[in-house]
Amino acid sequence: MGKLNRRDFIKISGGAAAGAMVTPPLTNIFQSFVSKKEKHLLEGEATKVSTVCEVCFWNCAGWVYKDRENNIRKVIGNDIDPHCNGRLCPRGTGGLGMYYDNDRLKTPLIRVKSKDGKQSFRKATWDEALDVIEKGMKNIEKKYGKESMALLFHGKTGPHFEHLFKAWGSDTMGEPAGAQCLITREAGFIATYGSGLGSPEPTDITNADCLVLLGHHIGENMHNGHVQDVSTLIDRGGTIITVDPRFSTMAAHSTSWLPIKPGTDIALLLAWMNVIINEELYDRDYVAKYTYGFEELKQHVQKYSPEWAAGITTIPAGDIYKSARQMGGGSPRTIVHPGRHTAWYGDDTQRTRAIAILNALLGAWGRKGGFYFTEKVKLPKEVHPPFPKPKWTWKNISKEKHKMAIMGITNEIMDNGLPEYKGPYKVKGMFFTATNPIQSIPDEDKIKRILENQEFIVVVDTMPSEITGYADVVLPEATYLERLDHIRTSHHKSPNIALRYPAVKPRWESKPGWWIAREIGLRLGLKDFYEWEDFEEVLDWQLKQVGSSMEEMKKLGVKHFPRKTPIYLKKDEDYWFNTNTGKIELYSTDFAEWGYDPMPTYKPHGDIPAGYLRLIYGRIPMHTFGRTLNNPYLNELKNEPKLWVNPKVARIYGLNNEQEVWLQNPKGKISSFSIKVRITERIRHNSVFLPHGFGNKGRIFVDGKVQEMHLTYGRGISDAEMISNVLIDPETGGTGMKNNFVKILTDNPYKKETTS
Ligand SMILES: Nc1nc2c(c(=O)[nH]1)N[C@H]1C(S)=C(S)[C@@H](COP(=O)(O)OP(=O)(O)OC[C@H]3O[C@@H](n4cnc5c(=O)[nH]c(N)nc54)[C@H](O)[C@@H]3O)O[C@H]1N2
Ligand SMILES: Nc1nc2c(c(=O)[nH]1)N[C@H]1C(S)=C(S)[C@@H](COP(=O)(O)OP(=O)(O)OC[C@H]3O[C@@H](n4cnc5c(=O)[nH]c(N)nc54)[C@H](O)[C@@H]3O)O[C@H]1N2
Ligand code: SF4
Ligand SMILES: [Mo]
Repeated sequence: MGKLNRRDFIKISGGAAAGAMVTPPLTNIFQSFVSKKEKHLLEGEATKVSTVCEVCFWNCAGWVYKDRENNIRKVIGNDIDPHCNGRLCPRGTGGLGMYYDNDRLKTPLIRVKSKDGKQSFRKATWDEALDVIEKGMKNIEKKYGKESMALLFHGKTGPHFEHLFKAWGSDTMGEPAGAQCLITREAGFIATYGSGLGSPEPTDITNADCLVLLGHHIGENMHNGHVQDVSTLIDRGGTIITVDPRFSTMAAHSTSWLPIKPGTDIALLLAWMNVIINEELYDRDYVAKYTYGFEELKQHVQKYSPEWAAGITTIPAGDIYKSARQMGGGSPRTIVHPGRHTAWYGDDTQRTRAIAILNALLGAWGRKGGFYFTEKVKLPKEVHPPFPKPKWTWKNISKEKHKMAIMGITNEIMDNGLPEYKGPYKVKGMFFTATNPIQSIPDEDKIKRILENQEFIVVVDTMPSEITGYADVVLPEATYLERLDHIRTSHHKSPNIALRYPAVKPRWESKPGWWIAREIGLRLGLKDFYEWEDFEEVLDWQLKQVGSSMEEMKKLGVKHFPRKTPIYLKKDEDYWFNTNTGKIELYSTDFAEWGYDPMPTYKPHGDIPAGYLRLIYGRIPMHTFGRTLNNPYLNELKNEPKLWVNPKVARIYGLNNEQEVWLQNPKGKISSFSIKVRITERIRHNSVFLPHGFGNKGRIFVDGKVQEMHLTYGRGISDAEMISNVLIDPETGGTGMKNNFVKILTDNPYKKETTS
């Protein structure tokens, strides 16, 4: 394997190096996108293979360029891909580091010692490992039923294993990208409009006049298409109102920054409704034609005046009036962005519903510069016998408790694996692919107890990440650059499909997810569900049904289809929304029936405990969670997180910039590792900011030798480790993780242990 010259990478990402500050200016972020000129130079001299990026789940389509020795040299955006418009973000550009990472899992591994002692494994052949999996899964089936084996997943490898589990007879499955991320937002919008948003969110930012962002930190959250859209909006002189307790990258580029007291967004949203309704800034015709419950809402928000909200949010009433008028002025080209990671304070469906309602008042749904209607290419489903019906599924675990549990609630699936769980839906075995619950499902101590209580655990991963330490069998998956996955059918303005094709053979003994799932399936007697040898056959068949083929997609990478339905509502068009009333429900008839608030109300969350600071966590531009931290190229751009601390707090604690500190939560838990301080006015006086994903503790022993993500092991503090107060959203069961607090420790709490 030829070695990639690191300078080559830095050259294309020169601006990205400059952007390695915690909050780079938006312009620097764009300099790091590969320029069209460089792409042009590449075209003639290399072969290119179509890919879909998996460095994050925006899933941009691109081209992988190889040199004559078949080494991957660059990954760049596909010009006709609406997710990226020809430009990958710095993480996507650096995606080839995932392939070149020498710390990757190289062979299957089988556990050789107890789970609590050293995490010891031996290298195994695929046959050995798959045999152990067959035995382990059949054993769970025999003792408890197939349903007691749960699947947790993320990303495009997930569907291969969903197919396997459904074919086998278990539908006990979910993903942290639901219950710990966007489920509450989907629920809030479904309750209002009868449909959710999906990804990419159909916000028509390029045509908007006013964009309102509540803690949705575009620019640090590098969702590519939206970062570009916002940049265009800035160039057009559009209004951007950013509500964030932290002076984020986006706040720095906004028309106004409203530094809200954390946890009080619903109060602000209600006060905005109050002004927009009372000053008749709402879209009257639209509200009259398309909404249900306006009079109830009008009555409901009377008590929520800006003066009332000012006392709660700490945003002056004048600023609330002003911003409401700006939103009304832009209507219907105003978007109150729904956000993505909306698992915040346990009342998240209600907060996102308030956002949905506000957009309805502004007439934004189905309107140019608001939310467009998406269209998607429907690929026919693979033909196979009907899936067997499990005795119970994820729905039994969550649906009775939470009416809006529209997908598997990972935290509740996990809870059913606790030793003290005595109910009928026991989880006794777990299968993880591309997900790391140690950092993504709260709380960490409980998750570890659950994992220790499992009788059988399989982990499919690319790296020796934290979850691999809990496995009985670890299987090395090929990276996205080495594998074929389902066709990306994105819902967008223009319906389109994109192909991820393997650019190179998998390194070492890693294998693509489809192959792994099929091999397990064949061992479990599911031949009828795998009437093909290579997944490419399935894709070719699917593509041919819609007038394309593998051959064509390999050439095009992305293919657009003509749109059949309108992008926006036509003037005075009659439109049936998928709700009980057929209207946009400002007053939710379902919520009223189910005993939830039919209109959002503000409920306080309580204050910061004495002696503590609020823990605010978020994204940084150069990394995706913990999954990119060991990527040699991205690690070079940012290898260490910083804890943002306000100068006032620094004075009280006597902190200096770069000082090493530890954190402790109210339950007395101390962070495993330390972090350096960054003193900045950009964070509130009573909060700290910690980037998510660091503080990796994954270390396993393979045939006696340590295997870990050596560039990132032990660097920084994991926010997940500090999260102990988990607030459950009643409508969905999702976990609010933002009401957590920490104390700063300046003395090394581990000093005694290390010196004695
Ligand atoms: N405390 C805290 N918790 C959070 C969040 C937070 O900010 N703070 N964010 C929440 C959000 S928004 C989300 S979406 C979730 C995400 O939570 P997860 O789904 O758990 O996170 P990922 O980073 O996508 O998954 C990480 C795992 O995937 C492995 N991996 C990477 N690429 C591949 C691959 O190609 N194949 C396979 N098989 N494995 C791969 C990595 O090595 C790692 O073990 O977390 C949520 N939980
Ligand atoms: N670079 C990069 N980009 C990513 C990801 C990544 O890992 N890396 N992950 C992707 C994923 S899966 C997701 S879901 C998205 C998440 O991206 P977002 O939806 O943007 O993330 P959040 O964590 O909801 O928002 C964090 C912001 O909320 C602010 N905040 C904290 N508390 C409050 C509060 O009470 N009120 C208000 N108004 N703001 C508050 C924080 O200061 C921070 O700026 O990012 C995506 N994009
Ligand atoms: S936004 Fe960046 S990391 Fe995410 S899919 Fe696109 S290029 Fe990849
Ligand atoms: Mo997410």
